[in-house]
Amino acid sequence: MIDAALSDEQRLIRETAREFVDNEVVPRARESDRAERFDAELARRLGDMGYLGAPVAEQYGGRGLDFLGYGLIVEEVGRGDSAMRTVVSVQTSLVCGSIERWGTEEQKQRWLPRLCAGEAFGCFGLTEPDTGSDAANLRTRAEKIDGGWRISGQKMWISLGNVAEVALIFAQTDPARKHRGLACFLVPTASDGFATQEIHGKLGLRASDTAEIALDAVEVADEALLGEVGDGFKVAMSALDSGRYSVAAGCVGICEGCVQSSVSYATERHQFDVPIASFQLVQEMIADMIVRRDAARMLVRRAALLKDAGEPSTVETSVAKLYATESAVECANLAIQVHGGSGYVDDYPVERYLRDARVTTLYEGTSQIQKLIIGRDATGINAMVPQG
Ligand code: COS
Repeated sequence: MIDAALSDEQRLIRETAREFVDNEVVPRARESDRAERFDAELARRLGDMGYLGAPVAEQYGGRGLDFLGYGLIVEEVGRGDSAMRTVVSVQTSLVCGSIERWGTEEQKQRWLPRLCAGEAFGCFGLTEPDTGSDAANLRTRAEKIDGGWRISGQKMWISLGNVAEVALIFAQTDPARKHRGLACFLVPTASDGFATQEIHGKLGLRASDTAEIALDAVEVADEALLGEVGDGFKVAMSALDSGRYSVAAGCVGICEGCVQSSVSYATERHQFDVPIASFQLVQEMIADMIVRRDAARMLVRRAALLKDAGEPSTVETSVAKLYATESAVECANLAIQVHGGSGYVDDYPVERYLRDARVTTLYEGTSQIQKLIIGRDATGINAMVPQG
């Protein structure tokens, strides 16, 4: 059993997260989903628990946990509500992680303690209306001005975009330099020319805040630059190494939730005078979910061990993200099948699991992008550029 490898401290981290999620996240998930309401109060509670900066150093307000411990927390939050798990992933992996890795001492002091505490939210502005998988090909422009930069462009599908106090904005400074011209800026969202609009009508993650952002000649000081000019693509890719890990861990939580709900339902629900768990075809669905959950969990733990050892982990993170996200969709689909008609309404969490899982094979790199990263590593051939 893979959990036998956990230390006492890691078990405690998991138990505490499980209890918090069962008591505070699970009871609110359905209503927030129905109302399409971002629960800012609960998101701040995540900060109180230390779940918004778990791997951030304690001197900056984090908990100084390793990636394995961080993953245990994310898995539990993902089981409870993927909208809240998205808050954890974005705030911790994409925003705080990038500031801690690339920021100056002043930037870290200014932003990290409040972000880790949940007193402020941050968002990650990479994707644009015309720039998704081809992340290096941004249209947002940053132009040098006296003492700072002027940024114009649009960002799309930005989680926490409407509630964030600071946005990491990726922009091109010199199109001729392609990905080496990109820069990342810490843009206060109160800046003149910074506007957001809520995106509604989503299939899932309805309780997650999602924004379209417009930057109209937003001016920031030189001190807003995160890393050097030209580091932008590396800032983004290193953030995604952590973000994809976090999404994968959250999806293990969905698989776990599917197993728990299905076992409980199948042992209580009777047909033909016996619990439906007596039927081999129902047990087969449960077994398939368990195999997926366990394999996904082990791939996530492997990625964590590499990260904690300071080893390269981009490919192993893609393997974990690909498998865990596809498994979450598959498990949720099977779980609905086990629940029958009851799984099609929100009396049980499984229909929400399916709707919420569906985006995870899209965001932070589609399943196809993960396969191309894995395939490039195996063959040495980059299939992401047209081959001559
Ligand atoms: N960490 C740090 N640097 C990295 C890195 C990583 N994980 N991965 C790549 N880089 C660096 C490389 O070292 C290279 O540096 P040099 O310019 O010094 O050579 C540079 O970045 C370019 O690397 P690479 O050639 O791998 O980039 P590609 O253009 O081939 O990357 C993919 C293409 C598809 C992998 C990338 O654009 C991608 O991940 N796209 C998906 C974007 C995404 O996930 N969007 C979701 C947004 S968040 S919801």
